[in-house]
Order: sequence, then C-alpha cells, then structure tokens
Amino acid sequence: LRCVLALWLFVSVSGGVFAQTENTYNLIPFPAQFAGQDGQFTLTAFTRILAAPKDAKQQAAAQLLSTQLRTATGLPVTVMAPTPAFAKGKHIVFQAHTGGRCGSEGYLLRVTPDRVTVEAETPKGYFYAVQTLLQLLPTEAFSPKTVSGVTWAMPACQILDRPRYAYRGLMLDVSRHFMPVAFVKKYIDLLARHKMNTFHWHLTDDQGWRIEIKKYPKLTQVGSTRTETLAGHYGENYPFRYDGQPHGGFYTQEQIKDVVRYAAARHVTIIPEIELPGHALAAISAYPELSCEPTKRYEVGKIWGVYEDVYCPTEKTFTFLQDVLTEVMALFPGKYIHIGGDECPKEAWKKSAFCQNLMKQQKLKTEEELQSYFIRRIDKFVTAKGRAIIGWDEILEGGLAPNATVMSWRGTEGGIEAAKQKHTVVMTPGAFCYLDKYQGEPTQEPLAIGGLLTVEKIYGYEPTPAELTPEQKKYILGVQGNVWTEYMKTPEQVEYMSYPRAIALAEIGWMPEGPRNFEDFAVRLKNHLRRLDYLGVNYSKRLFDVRA
Ligand code: TNX
Repeated sequence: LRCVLALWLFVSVSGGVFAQTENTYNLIPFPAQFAGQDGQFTLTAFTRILAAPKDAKQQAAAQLLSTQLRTATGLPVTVMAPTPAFAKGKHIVFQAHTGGRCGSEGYLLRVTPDRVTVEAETPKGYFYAVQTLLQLLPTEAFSPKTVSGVTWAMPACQILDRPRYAYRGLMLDVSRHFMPVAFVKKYIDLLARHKMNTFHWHLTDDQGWRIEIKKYPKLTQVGSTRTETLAGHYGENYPFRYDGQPHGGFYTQEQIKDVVRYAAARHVTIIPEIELPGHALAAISAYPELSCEPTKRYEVGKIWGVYEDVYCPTEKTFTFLQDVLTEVMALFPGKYIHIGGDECPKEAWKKSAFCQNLMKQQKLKTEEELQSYFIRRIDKFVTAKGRAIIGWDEILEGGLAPNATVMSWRGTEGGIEAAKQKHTVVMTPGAFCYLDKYQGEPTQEPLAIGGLLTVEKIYGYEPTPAELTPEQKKYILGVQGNVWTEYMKTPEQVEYMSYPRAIALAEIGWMPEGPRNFEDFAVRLKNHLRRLDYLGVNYSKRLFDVRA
C-alpha cells in the first residue's frame, strides 16, 4: 500500500497537473494532491449518503451534501446509516480517516465508478470534502432549484487535500458603508465555499460604529450614523463623490450571535476588529471624554481618510476599551481580537499635557512608544482573558506587544520584521490583497481607490517572503484579502469588487508552495463562475472581457 501511495504522490506532485489547459476538473481552490482516473460515478435514484448516525463529525457535512444534492438533482440522496444492506450499492460513503494524513482541515476523497468515499479527521475536513465533491459534479449542482436533463456524474479521481496555510481570510469593512446581516451571511458562505476559514469583520472606524455595546449605548445611538458632506475631495486623483445622504446601521448583539453561529456552521472563524487608538472618531463623537480634548465637539467622520482625533491613553479610555472588549469577547469565541493599530496620527498626543506627562512618567521617548504602551496594555488585558490580539503593522512601531500577531498591509516589510521577531503574521500587502483597487481600466470601472489589481497579479503573489529562513517562515500564518468600502455603497458593489479576485487569494492560501499556472486557473475560474451565477453573486466579468 505504501508503494502505491508513494507512486501516487510522486505522480501528482510531478505530473504537471497544472500544465493542462483543457480542464475537466474545475476545482477551485485546486487540491494539494490530485490524480484523475478513468471512468465516472453517476448519481441515480438509488444513490444514498452513508454516514455513521452517531458520528457528529460526519453528520453535519453529510446532511449538507444531501440537502444540496436533493435540491439541485431532485434525486432522493438521503443520509442513511451504513448498514450491511448498503454494502454493495453505489453510494457516497463517509468514513473516519485513520492514517493521520488529513490533519485538522484536510480530507481524502476517492471517486470510483462504484463508490465515492469521503474521509477526514475533523468536521471541517468533511465540510471541505463536501465542497470539493460538489465541484466535481456539473456546475448545475449549485442550483437552488432542481435542474432536469443533467447527467450527475463525477469523474473518477483520488484527492488527498489539505491547505498550505492555516489562515485564509477575507476582511469586510462595514464601517464606511454598513452591510445588512443577510449579506454578511452570504459573504461568509461564499468564503467557506472557497475553503477560506477566517472572516475579519471591520466593525468600527471613524465613519461608523457598527456593534451594539450594552454598557455604552451612545456608541450606536450616536456613533453609527453620519451624513456625508457635500463638499471636498479626497485628493487630486479622486473625483467628487460624497452624496450628502445619511448613512448608518449597526448589528445588535443578538444579530452578531446569529452571524457567529452561521459562520461556525461553515467552519469560518470571525475576527472582530475594534480600532484603537486611531480610526476612533465615531466612538469619540459618542463619548468625547475618550479624546485628549473632551470639550471639543466631534462628529462621526463625513469624509474618508485619517483623522487626528484619536483615543487619549487615560485610565478612563482603558476602562472603556476593556469594557468594550469584554462584551466583544463574549460574542466572538475565536482566539483573535483585532485591535486595529493602523494610521494613528500623533498630533493630539503631542498637544496634550496629560500625554506628555504620562510619557515622562513611563519613560517613553516618542509618541510611537506611547502608542506601543497603549497597545501593550490592551495586549495584556486580552491575553489575560485567554485570547490574542492581532493588529495592522503599525503596531511594530515603538516595540511590538509580547503576544501580538501582525497583519502586514503597507507592504511585506512589517510581516518580515514581525516574523524575525518571532511573532505570527498574516500577509495582506496592499499591492496584492486590497480588493478596493481597480480591477480594470479605470474609465470602464466603477469608482475605486487608486491602483490596479488584476486577478492575474493576485494569482502571482507568493505570501511567504523568500528572504525569511525556514524557521522564520513558520511564523507566516497565511494570507488575507481586504475589502475597504469607501467606494462600495451596496452589497452588489462589494461582490463586484470581491469576486472573482477573492478566489485567486483563496487558491494561493490553499495550494501547496510552488509555481502556479494562471492559464489553468483562468480556465477553472471561467467554469466556476457559472456556479457563482447559481449562487446569485454579482462578480466582475472584467478578467474575461479583457482576455476575450
Ligand atoms: C488604509 S489598510 C486603511 C483603511 C482604508 C484603506 C483604503 C488600513 C489598515 N487602513 O482605513 O480604508 O487604506 O484602501
């Protein structure tokens, strides 16, 4: 058996799976090890899904598969116990994996003309196996309604799959423009279908506070609405765009719990982001005493950009933030709490006698060190609760807090530096991971933030910096795409900017290290887009317009 497996491994690693352009396997992200075989397995009225009734690991994924197959095919593909009566039939069989080759997220899928077997070690592994299995069927398998006249065949193959990176994420900014719960769920569902496992929810910023905090009701009463200004430009390269309209919205804690449950069912962990010490204007508008000038009048941000009004590092502010984070941690069970840390101007601190005194007292030489003091205190608080902070790469300035993970966004330097300091890193450099950039010729595209980021450019991105030593490379947890919504007012616009680019990120987060073949990806993607049609996704067709 070992020999056969070794041979299979050899063939699949060296066999140039990616060299083919005529692709009958529209799998995306493409599996780590794949071997196509002759023949196919065809679903019939007799096909059942066999899963151990008491095996909680198998049941959820088996039921999910059953629901989707029954919906799209109209065939009675129900979940049954694997009794001897089914031993001979052509069924889809879930079974426990014992070889230790799947890990926490992987699975083994064997499709033969007589049987499909699905093996994994975890519920997540089975869930990902189901995603792949659905992709082996004709794209109509994604239909929300029964499609007739389709031969429901899967090509015979063997797949041993597991991700390259443990962290595969997508961030959505709901502060600049609020997005309704139903859409957030759809967004999470899509992420999971592409085997991404982390949804970073950017819940607070200058332009809106979007999460109900019971202890501080004004955060949402005051901080969740703004009226856009009618004047002003973001910069020379940006045409006028403010609409003079009120914008607002927030999630109640009940809604958040519902979204967290929804995500968990799809094996997506949510990382909530509470921005500090900068990007805090919405909170300060609600509670001016959190700023260094408590008597000043503040308004929730009306234009984009970076504001000088930031949290003042007073005990009042720390109490507030700890209270907020306590409620946040009660809602989100994941390990990481994102505390922002980016773009914090230091003017207010420089002008504040309190801050200057504090710096003397704490022997801090620069405002960067004061920022580091700020983040360290939050780090200590969050760590004491058994969680960990994650922050944008500015948290390196003035010294990294002991337990912090860094999101490298201004480039890759921050990530490289953090890894050298033995801190875990998520790579999300603007040049490759910012899905708010243009994806085509600006004159033909809706208004976006400056810069061009094509699917092809993303696909060529290698998240692990070559200059790191093998030991340092282990600190690179993975890769994330960011969807900042200054220029996206509606869910449709968010989808247009996110897809298909997020799929390229999903694949580079999943695929084993090594050369990638964009042509092959593009062929699979083009076919895959038909699935997104069934899922009602307003993706951009730009890639194929240009290439046609
Ligand atoms: C920078 S990326 C920001 C965001 C903006 C984004 C626009 C980061 C940590 N901060 O506040 O929305 O640029 O691309």
